[in-house]
Amino acid sequence: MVTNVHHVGIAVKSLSQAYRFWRDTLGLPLSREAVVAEQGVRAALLAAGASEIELLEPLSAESAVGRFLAKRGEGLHHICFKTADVASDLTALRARGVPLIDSEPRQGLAGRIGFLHPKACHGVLVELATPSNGETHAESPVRFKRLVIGSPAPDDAAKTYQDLFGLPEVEVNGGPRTMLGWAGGATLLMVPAGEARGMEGLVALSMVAPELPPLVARLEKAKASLLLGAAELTVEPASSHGVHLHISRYHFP
Ligand code: CMX
Repeated sequence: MVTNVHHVGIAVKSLSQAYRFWRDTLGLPLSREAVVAEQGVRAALLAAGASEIELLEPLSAESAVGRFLAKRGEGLHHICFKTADVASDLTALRARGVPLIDSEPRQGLAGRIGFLHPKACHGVLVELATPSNGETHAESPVRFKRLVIGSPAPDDAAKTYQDLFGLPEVEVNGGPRTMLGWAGGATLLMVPAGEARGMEGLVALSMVAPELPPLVARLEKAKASLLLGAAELTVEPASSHGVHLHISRYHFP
């Protein structure tokens, strides 16, 4: 049913402040920005390889994203899967009794979109999008790799995502971790909530970069809080709008 991760949504207080980190420091090129008044957000899509990062600033405290910020603070908000026909997917999900927010597609920043209710996907807000024809992605030095989802029952969560979206299984090692997605591309990793600071839902974002030293130099210049490893780094959530962000070195083919 779905063919890739279209984008990962991040709720932020201010788009202009968030640009300083995600666009200027990480180097993700801005694809487009628009007010989606019906959704109560000003939203921006930034290229991150074959997927994108969507920054969401609420237009009011009463909007869905405004309520999210009041309750949880800035951070990972939703995942959006790309699909060829969001209308027929929503019809099929509704026929199966899956709880939906949108039973019909509507226009969003990512094209024709529709949201499932978080209770359909183990507490994760999932969006489906059919992009407009001709959507292109700018080259980005840092690319989306993986979303980590915390769950008390990671195997059950993985089964739900496979069942609802036909997500391929990348690796199941019989242990407590389960990986879904596309080999060499975007993946979702389900982990026991106990391994994710007790958190359920979207808990961390992993990205890759071909060279870490120029990135580290930009992060240090921006005074981001970092944990540095030999071929990887972690940005503390306080420096990345509430997102637990891990970046590792990767040679793009
Ligand atoms: N992820 C997981 N759970 C979420 C959530 C999120 N992003 N946002 C809200 N919830 C949870 C709330 O915590 C709450 O949980 P409890 O019942 O346990 O307290 C529950 O969902 C209900 O949330 P609510 O906001 O109080 O109530 P609503 O039913 O009115 O709305 C939701 C729920 C998720 C549909 C809505 O808040 C939302 O986020 N809609 C999508 C808005 C959005 O992202 N728009 C961007 C569009 C950009 C574009 O067009 O591309």
